[in-house]
Order: sequence, then structure tokens, then C-alpha cells
Amino acid sequence: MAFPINTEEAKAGQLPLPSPLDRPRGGRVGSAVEWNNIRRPEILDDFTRLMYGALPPRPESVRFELRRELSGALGGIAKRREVRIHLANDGKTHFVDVLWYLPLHAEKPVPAIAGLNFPGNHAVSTEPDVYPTETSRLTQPAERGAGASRWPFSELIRNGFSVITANRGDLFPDRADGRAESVWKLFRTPEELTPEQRDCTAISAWAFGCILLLELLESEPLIDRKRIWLHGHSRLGKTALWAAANDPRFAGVVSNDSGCCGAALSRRNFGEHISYITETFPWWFRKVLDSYAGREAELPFDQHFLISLIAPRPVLVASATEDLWADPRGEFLAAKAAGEVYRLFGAAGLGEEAEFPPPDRPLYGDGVGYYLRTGKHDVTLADWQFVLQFIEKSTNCSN
Ligand code: GTR
Repeated sequence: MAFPINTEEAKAGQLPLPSPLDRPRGGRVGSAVEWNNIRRPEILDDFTRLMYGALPPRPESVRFELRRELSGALGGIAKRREVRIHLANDGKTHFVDVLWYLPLHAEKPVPAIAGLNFPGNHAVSTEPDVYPTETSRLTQPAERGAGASRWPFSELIRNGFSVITANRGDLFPDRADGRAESVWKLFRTPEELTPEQRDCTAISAWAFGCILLLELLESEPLIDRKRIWLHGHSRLGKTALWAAANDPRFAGVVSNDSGCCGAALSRRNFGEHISYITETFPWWFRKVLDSYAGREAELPFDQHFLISLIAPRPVLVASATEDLWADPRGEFLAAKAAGEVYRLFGAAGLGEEAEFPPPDRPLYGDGVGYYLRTGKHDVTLADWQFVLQFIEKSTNCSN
């Protein structure tokens, strides 16, 4: 790695941040209409070209197969569905396996939380008979229930939410040569899917998977399609921000510990940086991003632009005290700086006076929220409690 990692605040640097409202060749947008019509598409295009690449196109066919439905799941409070999403394009096929819980006795349409998981569908549930994610798609095969602490399905069901998840490896196995087995194979030849060919990225394949989950939810009348939230942790937090930036149907997003190339500012010299991330995970990003290692200030954006693309929909940025690698303060500063765009829509964001909060004292803001949880890089029950409060507050504001 060409550049050292810094975790001392005194050495983080004070680079000026670009404003998302400034046009590249001069001038500035000053209204929500100008933002939506002029500036937002430019920024989306910049992130597509320089960081994440384009999302996969729509396959010729998308079909939902209900493989199993149980009505007494999670001790009798939920319905469990396992769905296989079959994709077909140009004579080629691919599938994605989904684990989906719905409240058993919903009288009216319920909100939903969608998100990809790390270890496999069978590993995020405590139920012993969930169909396992195919081993070949897993980075490290995980035991049943091993990742359940991050997915408190019963708690979320009791709070009135449906929860849906699929494994990241079903879209793009998370390794340098995963591209050849990824969803991209529907659209490209094997020669176009080598580790060196980096146009078809993992983050965009994962974002596409988030959108498939959304469309499956939308096919169910018991889901309130105006309240479909997207949640992502770490690399999947980067993914969640990118998916919601691309698809306005997500009602809001939670970025948990998303760090470098997620919610954290690249211009701060703190924690993970572009040099490290592009050398370690080249399949996540387009190749051109490598050339910005050490010259982050030359990017035409910083990560508050990514959050801004989601405006005026609510975004909650979550950090953890021991997760210096993800640069909690850089995540806070990006969340705060995105407020400039939220204000065009009449929402205050975190507010111009907001200060980096002490641990476990959430700032729910207006459109943009932020908190710093005590503890490690993880998703805990405490995180979900903050998430539920933010969703409740955001929902009440917009009604
Ligand atoms: C780390 C990576 C981070 C973050 C994390 C994760 O190794 O450097 O950017 O994405 O993985 O996804 O858990």
C-alpha cells in the first residue's frame, strides 16, 4: 500500500469540501427543481464513471418462485417466505435466493426493511431449516444462526416491519474472481468478466440485488410500497447508499459503519483510504478509482454528494466508537454537509450548527440523522433501536 493509515484526529487535515450545488464549469443550482433536473444527474454520472460503475441493466425476464411459505415462523408471530428470483437474459440464467419474514396478523399494509446479508440466509436466521445459501457463493461458509445477532427478525416483526434479505454472494461472490459467477454474466461474455475488467463492479451488482428485493416487496399488497427502507452494513452500507441514489423507490436508507467510499469523506486523511480499498477490494470499484489514491481532493465529489443524491428521502448514518477504520467523524461531517441539498427541499438535515455527538446520543435531524454507537464495527440490537426511532420520527414528519 502506497499510503499509511492515520487514526489521529490532529493529522486528519482540514481540506475544504466541495459543494454539491456548484456546477463543474461555474454557476450554482439554487432550487430543488434545478437540483433534480441538472445537478443530480451530473453527480450520479460522476459516481458511475469514477467509483461504482453502472448498475446491471434490466434482464429480459425476472420471475419470483415461492419455494416455501410457513405461517407459524419465529415462534408464531411471522410468516416466512423463501423465494427464488429467476433472472434470464440472452439465453443465460441466474438466480437469487431470498429470505422474507412478514408479520402474521397485519391488518393493513406494513413497512419493510430490505438489506443484503454477509454470511448466508441460513446463517442470519435462528430457524434451523432455512434454505442455505449455495456454498460456492459464500466467501466463508457460515454455520446456521452464526450471523443472527445482526438480524433481530422477531424484534423487527414485533415493531410492525416485514424484513427481507438475500446474500451478497448471490449477486456477486465477494472475491476478485467473483465477477465471472456474478449476475453480470447475464449481460457480458466471460472475457469481459475477468478480475482485470473492472467495469462490472460488485457494489453495483449488490445494489441491483437490493432493487430486486424492493420489487419483490412491491409485488405483495400487504407491503406499504411507500415505506420500503434499505439497510446496509459496511461494504453493504456503501451498497445501500448507492442503490438508493439510483432508485427513488426506496423510502429511506440506513448506512451502518459504511466508511470509505460509503458515508465517510474521502478528503479526510483518517482510517481507510482509496489507496487501501482499491488495492484490497478492486472488484468493488471501477479501475479509474485507483488513480485517485493520494489525490482524493481531485475527485469532482466527496461522499456527502452521495448522501445528497438521496435527498429529500431520509438517510441515517450510523458509526461506532471503536470503528476508527470507517472514520466516524468523517461520516458525521458528510452527513452534515449533505444538509445543503436537503435544505433545497425545505428539510434542515442535521442543521448547520450540529456538532459531532457523544456516543449513544442520536441526532435524528430533519431528513438526515447521525449517531455514534458505543462499541465495535457491527450491527447490534442497540443499532436497530436507533434505526426504529429514526424511521418512526421520519415517517411522522412526512405525514
Ligand atoms: C473492510 C473494508 C471496509 C468495510 C469492511 C466490511 O475490510 O476495508 O471498507 O467495507 O471491510 O465490509 O466489513
